[in-house]
Amino acid sequence: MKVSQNQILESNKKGLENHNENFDFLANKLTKQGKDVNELVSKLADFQVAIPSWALGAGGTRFGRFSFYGEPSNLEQKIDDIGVLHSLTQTAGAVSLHIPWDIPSDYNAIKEKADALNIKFDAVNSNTFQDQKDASESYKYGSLSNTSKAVRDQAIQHNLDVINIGNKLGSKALTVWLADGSCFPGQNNFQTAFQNTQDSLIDIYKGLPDDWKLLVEYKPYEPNFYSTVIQDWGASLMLANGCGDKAYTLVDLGHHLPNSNIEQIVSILQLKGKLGGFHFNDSKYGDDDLTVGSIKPYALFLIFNELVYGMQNNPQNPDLAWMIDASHNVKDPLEDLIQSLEAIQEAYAKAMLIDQNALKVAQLDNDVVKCQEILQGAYRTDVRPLLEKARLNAGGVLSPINAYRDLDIRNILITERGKHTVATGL
Ligand SMILES: [Mn+2]
Repeated sequence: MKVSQNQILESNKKGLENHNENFDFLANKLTKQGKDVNELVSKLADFQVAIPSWALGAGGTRFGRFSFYGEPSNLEQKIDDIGVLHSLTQTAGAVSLHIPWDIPSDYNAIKEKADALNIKFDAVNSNTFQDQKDASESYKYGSLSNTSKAVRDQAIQHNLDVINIGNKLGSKALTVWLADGSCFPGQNNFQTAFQNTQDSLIDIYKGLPDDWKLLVEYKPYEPNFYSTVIQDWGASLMLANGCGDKAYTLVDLGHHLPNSNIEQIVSILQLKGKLGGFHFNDSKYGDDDLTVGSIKPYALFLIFNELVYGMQNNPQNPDLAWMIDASHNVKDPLEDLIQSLEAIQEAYAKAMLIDQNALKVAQLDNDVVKCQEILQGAYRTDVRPLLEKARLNAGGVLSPINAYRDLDIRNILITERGKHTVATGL
């Protein structure tokens, strides 16, 4: 399934007049406020988010999994699906592979396919939270933190293998998320587990190519429910610092306890030049992996405010690896991803509307009311015409969800692939 140029043009005919009216109105308003509308649109067009190779099929819970049919059954088809997303939205120009679920069988063919669809290979993700067939050691009681050297060595080697696979595809980062921890008090010695993890990460770091980053992801609980070795940004930052300059913290929005001030975490990590990657999703209770912006869009906006501030003021922090890390239990995965991409762009656009100079003045004056007015003034602006313009300029569609439905893409995929294909992933 490939979306043709004609289909895109045809889809845009319908809404173009409306879009032009709305865009002119907004552009006029923003110009009067001193905003450079062309710059906003071009920044939106430049903002690309990686799609993880495990998010293109139905997600499941431990209670069950309900297929959407026509799911991609191999890496080629997963890249095809991302190609569909990218052609409609023009913001999904990268894929993040999960190893061993998505080891390419033919590297050149996969690279050619991705190139043709304008998709890059972003961070590669290792997996030491499941046992693999034929593996001699088990991760039941941890991987990089395990008390057994044989287990740790196997987990280290797996990460080195993942780097090697990513290197052949042009990836520049390895993301490590560990399920390591304990389910009951007394089960683990916290210090031993942490030290083993640090030593193992250093061994992996030694195998990192010079132009690569090591991204250390944290999460407070699940699958372990008493303690997690890398439970928060502090643990992640200590481990990254223990590795070296190429190691960074990765923030996943769902990996915090309720009401954590994620925007503050993001801000301080950028100040220290240590925020390397970012995973988008949304949640109500825990690591719910819901559609980005579906539950707490204002929190997302506040996080983006800090990200934009960091991108503008913290040259010590590198460019970030952006990825959607969500799971799709009741929505068509492609529709869910389209909604997430839109929510990300929307929050980014609104954050760019914040008058940083006026905010600084209000902060210096301790004018608390004014500070809030400035933030919420930006948040209340309907920026969707800017997103449409960015997509149009880049060759995408005005309304990705409408186009996806008008083109009947899911049914075409079902016809092509059959009903009962299953995508590898969680
Ligand atoms: Mn994640």
